[in-house]
Amino acid sequence: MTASLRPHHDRGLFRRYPGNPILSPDYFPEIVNAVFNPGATTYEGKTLLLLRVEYRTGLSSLIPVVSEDGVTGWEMGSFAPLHPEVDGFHEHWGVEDPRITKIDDVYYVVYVAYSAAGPIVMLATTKDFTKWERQGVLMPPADKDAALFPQTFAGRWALIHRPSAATEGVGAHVWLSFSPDLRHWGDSQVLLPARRGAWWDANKVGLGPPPLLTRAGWLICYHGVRLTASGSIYRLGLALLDRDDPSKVLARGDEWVFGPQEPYERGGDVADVVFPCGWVLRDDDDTLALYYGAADTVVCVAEASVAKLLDHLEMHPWRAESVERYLSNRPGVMQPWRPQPDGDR
Ligand code: BMA
Repeated sequence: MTASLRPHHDRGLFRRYPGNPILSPDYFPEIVNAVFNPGATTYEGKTLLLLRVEYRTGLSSLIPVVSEDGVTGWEMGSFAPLHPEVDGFHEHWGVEDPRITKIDDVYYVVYVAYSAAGPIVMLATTKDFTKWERQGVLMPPADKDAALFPQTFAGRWALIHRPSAATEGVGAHVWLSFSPDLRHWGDSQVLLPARRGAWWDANKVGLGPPPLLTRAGWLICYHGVRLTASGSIYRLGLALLDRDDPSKVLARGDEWVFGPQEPYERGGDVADVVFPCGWVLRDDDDTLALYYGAADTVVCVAEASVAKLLDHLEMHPWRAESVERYLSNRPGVMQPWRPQPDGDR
């Protein structure tokens, strides 16, 4: 008997909003080059996006907009943009890719500043997106893709971030660092290493939106970058961290769960990029709206069920604690890369 092959529609875990893109450069009163990679949160019952707006200079600012339904009718209101302090060193070439964590009535916005020495991680706080307070540098260059957890662990803040190694060929991994005061960071450790070889998340990974607390632990969405003959493909994968000790990876999916597919994701300033910096849990406590930049040009949204994302991780796990067994029982299988005590050369 032969199985017949028929085309089928990949429904996937995330459902794109049919009206994507929800925001593009055309929406702006002034001429801008691109609107992408927004941070997301809720503000006074509305969905707030902190957009990365890239002007025709090439430099970006962060601009807040709100919407009642999180999809249509975006307004700039009387919010204040966070424009880069271009005369200074830290934000010399713009501010980019914000991740927003709300704690009590304060929004902690961790963003990438394009400093004169490369990308750094900075923090600004606000209560109303009208007055901003810069809190300074969290991580020196080269570092990006960072967000705070919405709680402390044994009295310490925790930051996920992605330093880039100066050494060629060792990969750029997702790290976790701790701080007693949001200023002094340490106890740094690799949290999610980039895999190697043919994997979709080989060599370069980075955090997407801030960690989301679920019944099973902290849900993580991260991007993996696959380098191909015609450029890079940015896709998304999932992982789960222990609720009380976020340095423990409980699960990490082997397969990517969302990738460039639609024309607005496959073409733009940078082709084949989906890049989320925020997600918002809707009122039903299960629907997660993922806000992402598509092709470094426009803003899109896709929805998923948190329960289904967790089911997916359960059914497609790469469990940290079973790595030894996984490797020894299945010789020949591409090995997930793990840090070696004596380096990885
Ligand atoms: C990353 C960041 C993002 C960008 C992505 C794809 O390194 O710089 O801002 O969306 O590359 O170009």
